[in-house]
Amino acid sequence: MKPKSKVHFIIRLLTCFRKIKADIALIGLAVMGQNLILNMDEKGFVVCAYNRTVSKVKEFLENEAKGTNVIGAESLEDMVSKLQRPRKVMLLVKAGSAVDDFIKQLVPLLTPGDVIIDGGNSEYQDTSRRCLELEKLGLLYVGSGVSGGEEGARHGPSLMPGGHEAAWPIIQPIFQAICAKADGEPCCEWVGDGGAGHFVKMVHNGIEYGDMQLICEAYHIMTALGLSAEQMAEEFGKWNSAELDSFLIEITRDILKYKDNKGYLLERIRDTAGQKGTGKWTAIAALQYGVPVTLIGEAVFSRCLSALKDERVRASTVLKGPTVKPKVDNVPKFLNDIKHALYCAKIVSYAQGFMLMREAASENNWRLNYGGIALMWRGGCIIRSVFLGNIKDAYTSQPQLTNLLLDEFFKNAIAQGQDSWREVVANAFRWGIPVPALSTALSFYDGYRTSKLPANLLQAQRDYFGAHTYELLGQEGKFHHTNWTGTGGNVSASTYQA
Ligand code: 2AM
Repeated sequence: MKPKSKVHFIIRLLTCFRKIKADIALIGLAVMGQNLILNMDEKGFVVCAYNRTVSKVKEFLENEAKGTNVIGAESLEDMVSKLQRPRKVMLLVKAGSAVDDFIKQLVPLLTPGDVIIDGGNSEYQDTSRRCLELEKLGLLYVGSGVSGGEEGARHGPSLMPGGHEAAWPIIQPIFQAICAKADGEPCCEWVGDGGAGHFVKMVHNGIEYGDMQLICEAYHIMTALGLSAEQMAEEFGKWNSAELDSFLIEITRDILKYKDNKGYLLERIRDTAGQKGTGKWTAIAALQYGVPVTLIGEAVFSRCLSALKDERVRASTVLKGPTVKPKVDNVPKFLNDIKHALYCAKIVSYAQGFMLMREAASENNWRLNYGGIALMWRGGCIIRSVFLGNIKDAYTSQPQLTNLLLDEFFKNAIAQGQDSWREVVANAFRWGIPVPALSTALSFYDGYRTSKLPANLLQAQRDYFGAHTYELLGQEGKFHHTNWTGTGGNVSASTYQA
């Protein structure tokens, strides 16, 4: 018997005789919940499993959890009685009212100092609200992003916990034992107060939308240039061995190559994208906080446009595009240009995502550790990549960095790739190939590096038709109104409001 299984066996005996109480309870035995339990068990923790439909507990113990130290509960009271103090209860149930229902049932059973963790995909405002409500009762509440799907949950997810900081030392040993590791470091750190953990998870999902959209645009251009599936797979394979080394590039390579008995599968998949909503939430948050997270916004809208399949098919027969056909003289060089374009746009997307987190942190008084966030995403989740290691390095050397674009490494990467990026976007526009993410990132980059934008005209227009006033360069803080036509009054909109 190996030492690990010997320990397991002893724990099992003790739990059988109720000598050991469970380290944590997990409610919600869908796939994610089951896999997290098995992961915790494997790391030596005793888990008590419970589910609304109680019959699933027995099923789980007799099948997936057979031979493990997992114990089951027949009711919430039974579950709570089997827990060590301070009690730790993790919910992996459907986001929304199911979480509130369980909290309501748990509150009378728990005592101050106990911890409730929501590991579902909850909206961050819900998590902030629950934190405040439970704080009044002396209970510690944690909203944790859990990323990596079933595989991640079983073998090492990226975990993004936030909420009551006093809960962190209590849950840290379990969380950092079960999470993914990147370069030997755990992909789990304390994120911040209130809904910070779920906010960061939401931005992670938005960034995932952006990364996927960028890859799809690269694939679209390659397809238009007439590359075969094998050629494209080879190119993505090459990209995966350098700066773009990432899970999403890797699976794209494999998807392109995948064949069944009818040939390449990808070509036969209907081009309408689905979405569950977290990308949309990121775009909404961007609008609410007033941060130009344009690339994720375009990624969400691109999915919406793709969903209009029937309309697009009809329009394709009546709306004309350019007459210029996609063609390049030097295909290998242009493929390298596409790689640079994707890389530069990806830098912009992450810069925008971090801008959003910075703004939310400032409004909500969260002390976010940006390097720690990059490390949490470095392994275990869908956006895991070598690139996130570079972001971690950027924030480690300059924790107060205002924008990723200003970091030396990323500044140089864009300087090196921008001619290619412009070439690719310009050609795609000429050829009539939609590249909303590649191009919005370029426009953002150009806007961000422009000291004088045409917003002077915008302010003049606003003052002209609405007397909204404007500031003069060099006289900031002083508001002027002009009677542009000689017929309007001299009263400004701000005068009305005063
Ligand atoms: P169930 O097995 O009883 O349906 C994922 O759907 C998980 O969330 C499952 O464990 C499911 O429990 C639980 N769940 C879904 N809706 C719920 C609700 N309204 N109340 C409690 N649990 C719920």
